Amino acid sequence: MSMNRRTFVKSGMVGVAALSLNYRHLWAFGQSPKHISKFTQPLRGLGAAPQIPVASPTTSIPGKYDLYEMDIVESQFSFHPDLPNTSTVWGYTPKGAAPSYLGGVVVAQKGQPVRMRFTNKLPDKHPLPVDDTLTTPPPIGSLPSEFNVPGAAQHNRTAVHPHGGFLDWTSDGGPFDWFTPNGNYGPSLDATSPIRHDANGNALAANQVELYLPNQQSARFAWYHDHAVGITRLNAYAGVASAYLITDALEQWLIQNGYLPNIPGYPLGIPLIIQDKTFVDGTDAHYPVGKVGDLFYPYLYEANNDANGNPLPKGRWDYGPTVVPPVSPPPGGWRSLPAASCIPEFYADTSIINGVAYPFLPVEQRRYRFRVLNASQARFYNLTLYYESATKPGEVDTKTVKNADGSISVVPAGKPGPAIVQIGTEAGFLDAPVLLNSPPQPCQIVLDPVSGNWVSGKYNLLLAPGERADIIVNFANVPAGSKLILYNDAPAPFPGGDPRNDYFTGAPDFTAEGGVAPTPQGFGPNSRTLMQFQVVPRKGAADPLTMALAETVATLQSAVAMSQFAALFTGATAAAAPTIPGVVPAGVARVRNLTLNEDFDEYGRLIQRLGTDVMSSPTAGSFGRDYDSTPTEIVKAGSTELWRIYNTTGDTHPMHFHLVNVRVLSRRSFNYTIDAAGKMVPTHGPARAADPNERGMKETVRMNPGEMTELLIKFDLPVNAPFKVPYSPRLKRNYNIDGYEYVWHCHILEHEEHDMMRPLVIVP
Ligand SMILES: [Cu+2]
Repeated sequence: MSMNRRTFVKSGMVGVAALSLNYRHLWAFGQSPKHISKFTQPLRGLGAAPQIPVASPTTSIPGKYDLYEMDIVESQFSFHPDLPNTSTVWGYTPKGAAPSYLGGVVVAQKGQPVRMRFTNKLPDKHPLPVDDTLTTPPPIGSLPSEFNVPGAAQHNRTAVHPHGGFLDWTSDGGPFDWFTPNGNYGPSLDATSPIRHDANGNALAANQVELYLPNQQSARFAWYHDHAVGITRLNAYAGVASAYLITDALEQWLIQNGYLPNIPGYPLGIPLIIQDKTFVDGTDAHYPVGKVGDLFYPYLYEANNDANGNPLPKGRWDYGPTVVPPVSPPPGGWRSLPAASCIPEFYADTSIINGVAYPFLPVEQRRYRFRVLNASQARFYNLTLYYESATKPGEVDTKTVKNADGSISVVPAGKPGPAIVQIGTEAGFLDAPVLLNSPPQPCQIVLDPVSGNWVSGKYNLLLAPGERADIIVNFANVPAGSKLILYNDAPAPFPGGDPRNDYFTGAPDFTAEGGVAPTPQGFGPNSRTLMQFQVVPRKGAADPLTMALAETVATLQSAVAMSQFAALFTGATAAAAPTIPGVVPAGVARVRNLTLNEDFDEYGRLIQRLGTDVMSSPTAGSFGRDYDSTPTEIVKAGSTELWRIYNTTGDTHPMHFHLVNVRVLSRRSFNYTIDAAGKMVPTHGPARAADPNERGMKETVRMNPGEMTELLIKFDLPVNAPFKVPYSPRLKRNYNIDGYEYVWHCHILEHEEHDMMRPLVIVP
C-alpha cells in the first residue's frame, strides 16, 4: 500500500490549482450484505442446471464439424443460499437448456472442428454500471470514432473470444468483433465476415455469429468469454464465460492406461473455476442498479489524496489532479470523472469456485485430477493445501510474523496437506510434472524498497488471471474424516499488496480505512479459504500403479524418471529443447523490445498501456501507446520472434497472447535510461530461468515489476479453413494494412480494458 505504483513520472510538473472534482465517496469494496457461511454448500459439477450445463452438438458431421448452438442471456442465479436474493447474471446457455452460471461447457476432440453459433438475447440494460468514457465521446486521447458505440442499447454488445483457441482471426472474437441483439456490429465485423455466415455460406440472423474452431491443438483446458471493447470486464464479471476442453489421443491413452485419474463423470478431471465476487448490500444510495444480493462492481474512482493533496485514509489510487508530487494536466485540463468510472483493478470479498461461494467437495482416498482456472478480474492466487484447524473449524491455523519494515503479517501455519503435482498449463502438458505443496510454500515476495523492483519470489501454485493448471492430488494417505482447505495468500494487487483486499478471519478492522470489519470464524468475507475437501473412504478399486508415475517423476526429477515420462508424452509439447537465457536462438527472425507502462489518462485515472521501447514522440513522456494507435507488432506469418517485455510498472501483469503459445526463456531485472530520440536504453541483471511449472508452452505469462521477460514465439496460423480468410477491414480502413487482426493484452481485466492491449497483426 505504501508503494508508489506510478513509476514513471511525467516531466513538466505544475502546482495543483483549485479543482472542482465531482467524485463521491463509496469506500465500500468489501461490502457483501451478510456473513456467508463457509463449506456448507457442495461444489457445482457438470450437469443440468443448477449444475454447470455441458453443451451437446445440435449437428455432428464426423470429419467436418460439430455445431453447438448457444444463447447469450440474462438469468437469476444463487451463489449461496445465505444471500437474501438471487443475483442477476449474464452468460452462455446451450440452446433450449435452462440458464445456469458458467453454462455451455464444450468438450472437443483434436482434429474434429467445432462451429459455435451464438445468439445474443441480452436485454438493453446492463446489470452493472457502465463507464461510457471508454467508448463514447469525448473519447480518450485521439481514439477514432470506431470506439464510439452509439446509443444506450449497445451496453449489450458482446464479442465471443475462444481463449486458448488456435483460430483464424475472424473467429478469434477480438474487441472490435462485437455484435448486438438488434443487428449492430463492431468495425472488424462487416457483412462479408465468415462468422456472419453458417457452414453453408448462408447469412445468419442479425443477432448471431458462428465461430469456426479447427481444434488443431493438443489436449488442454481452454475457455471462452466476452471480449467486446470497453465492456469486457463487466460482461465477464456478470458471468459471460464458460469452459472449452480439448482432448486428444495421447490424453485418452494416458487415461485409459491408468496414468491419469479417471473420476466417474469427469474423465478429463474436475474443473475448479476460481473467481471473486462482492454482492450489493443495499446501503449504497448511489448504486444505480441492482437489488440486495446482486453482483456489486465498484464504479467510483477513490483517490488517494483530497483536492489539496492531503492523504485520504480510505483512498485507493493515485489521481492525476491530486497526486503528490503533482503532474501536469493534459492539454485542456483534467476532465471531470464520470458518474460511473472504470477503476484500476477490483479485488472482491467473496471467493467463488464453479459459481459457489466457499464450496466443499467430498473426495475418496484416491487420486484426483483437477483443472484449475483463475477466472477472476484481477486477483492472483497462491494455492496451497492445509488440514483444517483442529480448534477453529472452517479455518487454517495461522501465525503472526513481523516483517522487516515493522508491519505485521498473518501467514498460514497449518498442518501441510498432500502434494500437488502439476502436469499441465493453459497450453497443455508440461515438459515434466512438477511437485508443489510438499510442503506448502506461503507467498514470499521481496521487492527492492527503493525501486519497487522484483528481487525474489517464493510461492506454491501461483495463478494470475487467465492462467490454468492441470493438477493431480493424491488423497489416498489422508485419513478418512479429514478436512483439507484450499488456501490462498497471494497479495492483492500482486505483488505489492493492499491489506484491505486480503479478507480473512483474524484480519484487523479496516473500517476506518475503507475496508471491512473483522470476519467471524467460519464465515465470509474471505479471500483465503477458498474451498474444503472432505476426505471419505475409497469405494472402488485402488488406483493403478501406473498412476504414481507423474508423482514419481515430480519427486525424483531423475534422468531415468524423466525419460520414462518424456516417452509417454512424446509429441505433447513443442520446442522442448533447453534454451540459454539471453541468447537469441537460431531461426529467430526478429527481436522486439516491448514495454508495460502506467500513466494517468485525461480524467486523472491510472491507465496501464503497452508500448514498444520507443516513445511515440521524444516528448510523449511514456512508452505507452493507446490500444487503437497505429499497430507496431506486425509479424510475418510462420516466423519466429524473440520478445523482450520490460515491465516499468509496480504490478505483475499476466500477459495473454491471442493465436500463439509462447516459451518463457528467462527473466532479468533491468534499469534504463532514455536517449534523445525517446528510446529505452536498458541494462540487465543476471537471467533467471522460467519456473519449473512454466517449462512447456504458455499462453498467459506473469511479468514482474522491474523485470524483463524473454519469450520465444512462433507465429503460425491454423490451416485448412473451409472458407477464404479475409483481411481485417478495420486494419485496411485505418492503417492500409492487409493483415489478420489479433491482440495481446494483460489479463487483469481492468487493465486490458484501459488500455493495456495492443493489436497483434499477422501479415502473409
Ligand atoms: Cu496488467
